Amino acid sequence: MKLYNYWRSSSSWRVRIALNFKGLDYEYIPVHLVKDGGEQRLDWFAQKNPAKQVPLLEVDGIALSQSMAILDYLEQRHPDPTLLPEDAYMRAHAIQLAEIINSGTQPLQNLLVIQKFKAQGWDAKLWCQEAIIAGLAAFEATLEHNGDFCVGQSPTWADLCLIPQLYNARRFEVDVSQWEKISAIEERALAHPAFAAAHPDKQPDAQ
Ligand SMILES: N[C@@H](CCC(=O)N[C@@H](CS)C(=O)NCC(=O)O)C(=O)O
Repeated sequence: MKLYNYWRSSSSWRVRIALNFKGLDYEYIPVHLVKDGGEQRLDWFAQKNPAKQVPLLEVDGIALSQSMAILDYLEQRHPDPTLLPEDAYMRAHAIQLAEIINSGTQPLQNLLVIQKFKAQGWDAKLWCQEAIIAGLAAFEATLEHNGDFCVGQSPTWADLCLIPQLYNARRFEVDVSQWEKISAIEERALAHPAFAAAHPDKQPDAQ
C-alpha cells in the first residue's frame, strides 16, 4: 500500500492516523506541495489524481483520493479496530463532527485559497483565522458525547479531522486554548501512539 502525502497536509495526517491505528503498513511517498510550484501539479501525479491534491492511497490495485473516502475504504476493509461507533446515531455524530472540519473548515484555508488570496494582495491570514475560529467554535459547541475522545472513549473520524486542524490553527496563530473540550481531547489524542506517529514532525519529508 502506498500513501502519497505531505508531512504538513492535514488531510494526509487523517489517513496516517487511521493506518497507524489499524496497524496497516504502508510506503510513504512524499509529494512536495510547494517546491517548484508543487509536485501535485506535475503530470505524473495529476494523472493519478486529477484534483491535484494529497492524500492519495494506492491499495488493492486501486487508487483513491479524498481522505474521507480513504477512511471509509479502510474502515470497510479493515474494520477491526474500528474508527466509527457502532450505534447509528453516534456514528452519524462522529461523521457530523468530522465534516465540520472536512467540508466546513479545511477547504476555506487550504493551500490553493492562500495562494489565490496572496496573488490578489488580500490578507490570507485574517481570512484563514476567521474560517478556523468559526469551524472550531462550531465543533466545540456540537460536542455532546465526548469522553476521552470526541465521541466516547476511543478515537473516531472526528478526532482524525480535529487534531490536524488544531495544528493548522496554531500555524495561523489561533489560540486553541479558548475551547476547553477540544483542548482536553487534543492532549489525550496526541499521547496516543497512532496520532503521535502520524504527527507532521515525525514524517520523513518534515522540514
Ligand atoms: N477534500 C480533500 C482535501 C485535500 C486537500 O486539500 N489537500 C491539500 C493538502 S491538505 C492539497 O493537496 N493541496 C494542494 C493544493 O492546493 O495545491 C481530502 O479530504 O483529501
